[in-house]
Amino acid sequence: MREISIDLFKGRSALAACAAALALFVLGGSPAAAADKASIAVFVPGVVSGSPIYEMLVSGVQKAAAEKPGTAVKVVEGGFNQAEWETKLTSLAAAGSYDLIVSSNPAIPALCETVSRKFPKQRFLLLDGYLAGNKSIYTLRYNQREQGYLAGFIAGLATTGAAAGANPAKRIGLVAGQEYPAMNGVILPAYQEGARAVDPAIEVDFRVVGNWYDAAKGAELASAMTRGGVDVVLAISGGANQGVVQAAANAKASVVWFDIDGYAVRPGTVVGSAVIRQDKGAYEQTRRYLAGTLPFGAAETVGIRDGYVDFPTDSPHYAAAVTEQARRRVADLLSRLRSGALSLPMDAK
Ligand code: RBF
Repeated sequence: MREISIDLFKGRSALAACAAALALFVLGGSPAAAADKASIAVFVPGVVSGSPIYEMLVSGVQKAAAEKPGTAVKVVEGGFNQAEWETKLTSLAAAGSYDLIVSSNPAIPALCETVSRKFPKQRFLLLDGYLAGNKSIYTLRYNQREQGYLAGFIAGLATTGAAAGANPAKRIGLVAGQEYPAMNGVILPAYQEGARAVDPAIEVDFRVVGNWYDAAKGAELASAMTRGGVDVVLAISGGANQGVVQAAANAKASVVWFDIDGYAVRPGTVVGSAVIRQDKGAYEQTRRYLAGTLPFGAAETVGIRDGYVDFPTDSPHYAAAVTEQARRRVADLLSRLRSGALSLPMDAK
């Protein structure tokens, strides 16, 4: 396991440290009480580099920790071998030195539930996943039906003529790192739903890399798609996205970015960005934990109306990549979603 240790306790002034120690002595408080000197492990199921969803996870936790002197954060990269994650999570819990383990992705809650049976005192804050009813685990997920719909809507506009390079075929693509319930059951159907709100004849070509890092495979899949008439591809494959965007650019096709604002990745090729504010999620939930108010046992879902799902439209690259008429339609969709005139709820599971 690669470990990056950041001990924010070291950053605090000697005077403040003495005062805190004195207070502890006088009041007879226990260092383990509340989250006065919390130690947090961030378990990254994969690697941080190349996956903005994990970059946002780490930066959000670190930001909250920096606001509370004495909070230590250790970042542990679990790597791409998913078969090892449960053992690695078990070791973190067995160490007994972390008040909280923070992690993220839809497969993680089930693994932590297993770990939690062996180590019931270990607390978990899990983002981008969903599990209700375990008193040691809190989960926060994003409304990825909204996020997928927004991606599909811009892809639908692009393939029907709003972006340069559009061909007459009404075919759009999605390259995913792997198949999983949130992908096959939420993101992919919502992508199709959003595209078909533009034109019901649009077809989706869905292909899977098989991992979250292989850029050569991402490029191969995207090229095959463009040869088959796809002129816009949604990239959800972590580090493999670099290959997708390169292949799409070579074929004069467009790309829709997911999770973060990707217009600057390849101006002119990236025509839309359907984002989630995982940095905000990690920051706010870690703050709640440090304040002692995180509701363990609960599973929350947040979306566009809470400011966690969005489609940034202020980039000059966005304005340059799609027609004004298309941008007006996106603005109209965003206002309907924000007002609740269009509601795209997720299933409660
Ligand atoms: N997304 C990434 O960007 N990078 C990853 O390494 C990554 N690994 C994942 C592993 C599993 C087992 C699952 C279920 C999802 C993974 N995702 C990854 C997808 C991520 O959770 C999320 O669905 C997408 O980023 C879209 O928001």
